Amino acid sequence: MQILVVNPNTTASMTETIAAAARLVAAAGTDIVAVTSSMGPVSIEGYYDEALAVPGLLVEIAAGERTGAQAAIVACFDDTGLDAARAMANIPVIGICEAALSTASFIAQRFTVVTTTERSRVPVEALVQRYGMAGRARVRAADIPVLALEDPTSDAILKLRGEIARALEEDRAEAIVLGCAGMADLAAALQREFGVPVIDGVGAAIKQAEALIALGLSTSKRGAYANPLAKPYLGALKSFAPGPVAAE
Ligand code: 5HY
Repeated sequence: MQILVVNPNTTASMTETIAAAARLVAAAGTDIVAVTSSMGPVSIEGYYDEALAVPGLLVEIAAGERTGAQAAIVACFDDTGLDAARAMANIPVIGICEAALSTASFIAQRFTVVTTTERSRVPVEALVQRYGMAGRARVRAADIPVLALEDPTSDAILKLRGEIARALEEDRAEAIVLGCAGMADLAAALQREFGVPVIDGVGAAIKQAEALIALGLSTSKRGAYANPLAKPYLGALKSFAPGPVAAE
């Protein structure tokens, strides 16, 4: 089976981290195709970045579906553009936040998400609420700019470890969810260090995508995720017009 993993920010080195984490957990016979968005912000930190990362994400998911992907993963912890992607695509689309929270819920009653910056903490809290986990999950920000995770000379990992220690102590967290795709390579070492389950959303999303493909399940096209209506789009977004209009 082929799974498309889209990094909706435009930093290719982060895509490499994400791809390696995906391949580490993928079943034999799962082909991971990892791509970087070709337009938009270099990192997604807050609502403005998030909105402008969506067109590039949609382009990659549409291309992946055309070339044989059986599921797509949005590899950003804000689940950037997830609803739009589900409406557009006819393959299942998984967001790494939803996959990580679902996975955590199977193995811990109370858990804490450790994300990057304060600007990202509030949107992630809104996702926790949306996914029905507000009674079980806290969200903390470790004050790490997203791209500091790409810089081995930064203090990003030190800050992340400090925040995890505080989550275990102050929240009595039973498990930790890593709140950024750029942390995907850190889960195993942090789990060994802290002795509690540490969940990376990329890995969780791959296993969820494999499960949906194996079960023969895809996004319902009845209601909210029905394909968008054909109509013209004007201006810079002309090429995003859905349906037959887009093909003209
Ligand atoms: C992510 N940003 O996973 C999020 C995390 C965040 O560019 N990839 C990003 O800070 O919201």
